Amino acid sequence: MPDTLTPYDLACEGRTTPLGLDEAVPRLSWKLADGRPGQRQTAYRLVIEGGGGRHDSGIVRAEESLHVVPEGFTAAPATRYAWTVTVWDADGAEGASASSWFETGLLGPEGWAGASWIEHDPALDPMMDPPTFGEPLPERLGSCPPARLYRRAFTAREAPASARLYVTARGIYLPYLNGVRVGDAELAPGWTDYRHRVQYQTYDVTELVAAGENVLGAQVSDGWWSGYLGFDRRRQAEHYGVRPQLIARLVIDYGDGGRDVVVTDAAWREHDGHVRHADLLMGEVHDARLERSTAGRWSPGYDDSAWRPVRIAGADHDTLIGMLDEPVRVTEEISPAAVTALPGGRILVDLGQNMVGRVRLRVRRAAPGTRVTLRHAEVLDESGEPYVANLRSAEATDLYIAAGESEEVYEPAFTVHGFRYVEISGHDDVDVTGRVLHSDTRFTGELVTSDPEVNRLLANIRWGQRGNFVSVPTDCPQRDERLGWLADAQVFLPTACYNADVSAFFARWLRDVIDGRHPGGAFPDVAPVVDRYPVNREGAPGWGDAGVLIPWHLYRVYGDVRTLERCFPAMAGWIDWIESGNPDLIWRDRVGNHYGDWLQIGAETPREVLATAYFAHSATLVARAADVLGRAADAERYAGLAQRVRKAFADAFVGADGSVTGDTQTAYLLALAYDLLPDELVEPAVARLVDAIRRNGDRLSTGFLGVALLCPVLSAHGHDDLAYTLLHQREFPSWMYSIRHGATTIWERWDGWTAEAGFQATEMNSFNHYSLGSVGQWLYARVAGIDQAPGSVAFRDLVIAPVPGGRLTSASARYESPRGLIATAWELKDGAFSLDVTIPPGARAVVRLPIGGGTHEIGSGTHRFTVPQGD
Ligand code: RAM
Repeated sequence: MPDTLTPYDLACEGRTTPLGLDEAVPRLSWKLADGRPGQRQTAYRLVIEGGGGRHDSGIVRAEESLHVVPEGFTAAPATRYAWTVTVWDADGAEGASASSWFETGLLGPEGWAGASWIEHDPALDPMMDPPTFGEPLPERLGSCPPARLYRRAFTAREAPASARLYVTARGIYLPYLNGVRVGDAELAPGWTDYRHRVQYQTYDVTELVAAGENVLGAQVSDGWWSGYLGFDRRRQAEHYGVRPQLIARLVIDYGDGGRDVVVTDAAWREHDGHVRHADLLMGEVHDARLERSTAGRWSPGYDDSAWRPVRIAGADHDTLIGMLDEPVRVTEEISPAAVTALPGGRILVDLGQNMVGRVRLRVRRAAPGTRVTLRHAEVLDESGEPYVANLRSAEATDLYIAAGESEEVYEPAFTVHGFRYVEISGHDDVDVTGRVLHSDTRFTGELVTSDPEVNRLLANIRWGQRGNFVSVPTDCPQRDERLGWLADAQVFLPTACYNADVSAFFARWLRDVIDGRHPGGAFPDVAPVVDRYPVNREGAPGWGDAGVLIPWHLYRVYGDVRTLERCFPAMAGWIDWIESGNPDLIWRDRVGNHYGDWLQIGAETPREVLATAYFAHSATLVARAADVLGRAADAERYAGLAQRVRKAFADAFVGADGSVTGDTQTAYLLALAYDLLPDELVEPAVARLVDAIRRNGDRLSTGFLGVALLCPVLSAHGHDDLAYTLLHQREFPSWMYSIRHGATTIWERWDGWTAEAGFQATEMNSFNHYSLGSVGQWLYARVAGIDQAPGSVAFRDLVIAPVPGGRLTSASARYESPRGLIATAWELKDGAFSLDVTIPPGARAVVRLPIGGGTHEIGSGTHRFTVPQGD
C-alpha cells in the first residue's frame, strides 16, 4: 500500500484504455489506494491532451472519483487522448498522479462515408466441387454455408505514421492485414440487436501497413446474424439477414498531413473459404487442404483472379456504433485432466471443467484428407459415453480435414461450445487444449473459505458467469438456446458484480433490452430480440422487471447515473404498462408467458403473488431512480403507486397471522425482501418461512426468482444459522448435491441429475446455467461481510458484517470495488474471532462483529479486530 493518496485503475466509460470509444463526452474514473488511515480525496486535477489540444481542469475540489465528466471537454472523432489525474488528500496535500489514454472512434455514421456493406453474390456462385468429406456430416452443420474470404489489395506510399482499421460484419468476422490476424477479439462484433445497432471494432494497425502493396482481408461467417439461433430449428432462419456482410474503413495517416483511406467497395473480391461450414450452434468444418490451396491469400502478390467480385449490399451506416465494452477474448487455456479410450478407436478428453469456448487441436502424422471429428459434451452418460441429448439440436461438432503435414494445429474460429468432454475420432495422434472464451470483463472479486465444498460452489458460480457472458448474458452456453433471458440476468447480476466489473457489459446489453420493448412498453423476455422468432414474448413478471432492476443495480454498484437516465423512460413505461392493465393493482393480466418461480422444486408459488410482489418492488425502484435523477413528480407518483400495490398485496395475500398465500418459501421471501408486510406481521412471516424450510427437511424449494432472496432474507432476519444449513445441505435439492455429483458449474435445475432418476428430460437440462448461483451475492455480502449500506452508491458507505457460521472457520475476500480495494479476512480460532478489514480512501464502514464484538465505525485503511473467547 502506498503511503500517499494514489489513483490507479484509470477507466474511461468503464473500460481500460478503450480504442474506438463511441462517446464525445466521456466519463473518467479512478480508484484510490492509500496505506494511511482515514484518507480521502479532497480535490483532483485532470489534464487531457490530444488532437493538438490540451484540457486542464485545474484543481477541482471534489471527493468524487467516479464518472467524472471533464467540464467543457468534448472529444473529436478518431483522436487519441492521453489523460492524467492528480489527487489531493484529506490534509490538502498533493498525492500521486496516474496516466492513461482513450481514443475515440468515428463518433457517428458520417465517419463511414464511402464504405459499403459487401457480401457474397449468389448470382455468381459457380458450382463448387462438392467437398469430399467421406461420410456424411451432421445434418444441420452440413447445411450451413462456408465462412467466406474477402480481400482487397491497396498501395501505401510509405510506412504510415498511424493507421486505424474500423471494421465490422453482420455476421462474425476475422480481419487480416498482410497475412497477420488483426487484434484478439473473438466472435466479433458480438451479438447486439442488429436491427438497431452493430458494433464496429477499431484496431491500431500502424505496424502492419507497409510501404508499397498491402492486402486487407477478412473471413466472414453467419454468426448470430444469419445462422442458427436459439431453439428455432428452421434452416438458415434469417433472423436478422439472409447472408453475412462486411464493412471496413482503413485510414492511413502519413504524418505529413497526407492520408489514404481504403473502404469496402466494389473493388473487393470474394472466395468460398476453407471453413466449409460454420455456425455458432452446429460447429465448424475446416478443410486444411483447401486452406493450403489459397496460401498467401492475405499477402501482396497473391493472384486472386479466380476470386469473384463482391456484391454491394448497401451503404447504410446508421446502425454502426463503436464497441461499448470489451470484446470476447480467449482468457485461459485448460489442459486435459484425463485422456481415455472409447470403443471404436475414439479418444475421450476430460478437461476437468465444464467450460465454454473451443479446443485447439494438434494433429500429427495424418494422411491428407484425414477427418478428425470433435464432439463436445458437458457430461457423460452411465456407460461413459458423451451425453449430448441435452444439447437438443445444437450439433456442437467440429471437423478438421488434415492437409497431411507432420504436425497441424487447428482452432475453430466461428463457433463456441459449452463442454467438459471432447470425443475425438478419425485419428489418434492428436491432443487438445481447452480455450476459454468470454466477454473480457475484468475480475474484481475473490473469496476463499475454509470449506472446500463452499469454495467449489464459488468456483462453479464463477465458471457459470464466464461461460454465459459471451457477448450477451445468456441462460446457457451449450444447447440450441443461448439467449439473453432477462430474469436469469437479473437474479445473477448482484453476484456477477462482485466477481467482475460488468458495468460496461450490462450497460451495453441494456440498450438491446430497451430496444426490445413491445409497443405499449412491455420489456421482452429475451434480449437481443430475435426477429421473426417463433417465441418472441414479452411482459413476464420477474423477466420484464429486469429492465428496472438492472439499471438500478448498476447505479447502486457502479454509480452509473447516465445509464439510469437513459433507461428511465422505459423503466417508468414498464410500470405504467402493468398498472394500466391491472387497475386493482394485483398483477394478473399482462403476464405474457408467466414463468412463475421458474424451476422451483416441490412448491408452487402462486403466480399472482409473485407478480404483484415484483410490481411493488419495481415501482419502488422506479421511484428511487426518479429521485436520483431529480424527477420529483415521478418520484412521488411511483412511490405512491408502490405504496398502493403494497396495500393491495397485503389485502389480497397476507393473513392476519402473517401467512402469505401459497405458504411457500418463495412467497415469504418475496413478501419479506420487497417489504410487503405490515410491520407487525414481519416476525410471524419470518417464523413461517423458517418453518417452511424446516418442514422441508432443512431444504430449499425455491426456483430462479426465489433462490436469489433465500439466504439474504434469512440473514436479514436473524437466521444466518439456517442460511448456513441450506448452504451446506448435501441432500437433494441443494447446491452441494450437484457438487457431490461432480458439478463444476451451476446446473439449470436442482434435479438435472439425481441418483434416483438419472438425467432430467432432455428438453431442458443444461449443466451450465448461472441462475441458481445467485447465492454468490450472499457469500460475498454476508459470509465475507462485504456489503454497502442501503442508501450507499458505489460502495461508499460500507457495512462490514461477516458472519462466521456453519462449518466455516475462516473466510477471506478481496473485492476491487469501483472506489478501490475492499478486503476482509476472518478466522475463528479457539473460540476467538479475528478480522482484518481494508477500506479504500473515501469510503466509510460500519463494522459489526459477531459474538458480542460490538459495532465500530472506521474510515479507510487496514484495521484489525479481535473478539476474544468468552467475550
Ligand atoms: C428457459 C431458459 C431460461 C429461462 C426461461 C424461462 O428456456 O433456459 O433460463 O429464463 O426458460
